[in-house]
Amino acid sequence: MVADEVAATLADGRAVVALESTIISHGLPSPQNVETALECAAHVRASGAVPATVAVIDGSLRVGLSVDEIERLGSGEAEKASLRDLGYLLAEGRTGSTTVAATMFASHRAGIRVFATGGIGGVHRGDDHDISADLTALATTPVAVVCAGVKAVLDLPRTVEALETLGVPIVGQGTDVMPEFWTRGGDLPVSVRSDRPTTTAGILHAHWGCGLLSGVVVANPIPIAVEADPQTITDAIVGGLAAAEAAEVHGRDVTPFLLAHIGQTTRGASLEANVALVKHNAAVAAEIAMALAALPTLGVGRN
Ligand code: PSU
Ligand code: MN
Repeated sequence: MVADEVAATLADGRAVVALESTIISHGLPSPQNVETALECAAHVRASGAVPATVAVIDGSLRVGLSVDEIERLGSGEAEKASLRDLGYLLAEGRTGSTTVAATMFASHRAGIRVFATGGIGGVHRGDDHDISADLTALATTPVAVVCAGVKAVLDLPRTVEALETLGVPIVGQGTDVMPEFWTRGGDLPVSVRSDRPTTTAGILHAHWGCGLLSGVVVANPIPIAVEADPQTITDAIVGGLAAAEAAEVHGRDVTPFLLAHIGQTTRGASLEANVALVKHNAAVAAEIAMALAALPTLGVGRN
C-alpha cells in the first residue's frame, strides 16, 4: 500500500526517495534510530523530493510511513524482513522492517527509482556462502541504491566481484574508489565516477532506458569531516568478527551483532559516523531523484 502523498507525487512524475527500515530496527540503537530516520526524511524534503519509508506494518507492505509507525519500528517489535520473509510476514499479519533487498522490491512495485540507505549487504568474510539477498535484488530490480558502499564488516573485494558478475554498476559519487562505509575507502575501483547528481541521473536514465532490468549502486562516501579513523575501525571489525564466532551468531543476526559490537568498542565513534553518512546519502539521493524526474519518463523496466 502506497501512502497518498507518495502516490500523488509519483503520478505527477515528481521525485520520491525510498528509505529502508532495517536500519531503524536493527542497524542503529535507540534513540538515534528514530531521530536519524526522521532527519533523513527531512533532508529528502529539503531537496524538494518526497520521502517514503518502507516496512511491513501489521501484515501490509507499506511505502510511506507516519511518524508513529517509524517510532513503532524503533521500539523493537519489528522483525528483520528480507525477500524471503515477506510472504510469511504478510500472511501472518506481522510487522517487519525491510532490508535493502525488500525495500528495493517494494520501491519498484510502487514505481520509485531511487532509494537511500547506509550500506548494502554482500558476501560475508570467511563464510563466502553467506551472501546477502541484497545482491539478488540488485541483480533483478531496477532501482538505484544510494549508500556509503558495502558494510565494511563484509568481504569487500568478493562483494565488488559479485556485483560485476551480476551486471550491477557501481557509480562512485565524487569518488574513484569503493567507499568503505565508516571510511572513504581504499583501493577498490568503482565502475565509473560521477561528480554531479545530474551525471548520475543521466547514467541511471540510460541504464534503464536501454532496457536493463538490474539495479545500480550509487556509492557515496562518508563526508570527510565525520570519517572514522581507519585503524580503529579495522581493529573493531576484527574483534567483532571473533566475538560473533565465539557467540555462535549466524545468518541474519550477524550484521546487527557486528554493528552493535563495533559501536561499543569504538565508544560511539562508529555510531556518529553511521548516522552522518545515512543522512548524507538521503540528501544526495534526493538530488539524484530530482534530476531523474526532470528527464523524460522511462516506460521500461516495470514488471
Ligand atoms: N548496513 C548497515 N545497517 C544495517 C544494514 C546494513 O549499516 O542495518 C542492513 C540492511 O538492511 C541490509 C541488511 O539490507 O543489513 C543486510 O543483511 P543480510 O546481510 O542479513 O542480508
Ligand atoms: Mn546473510
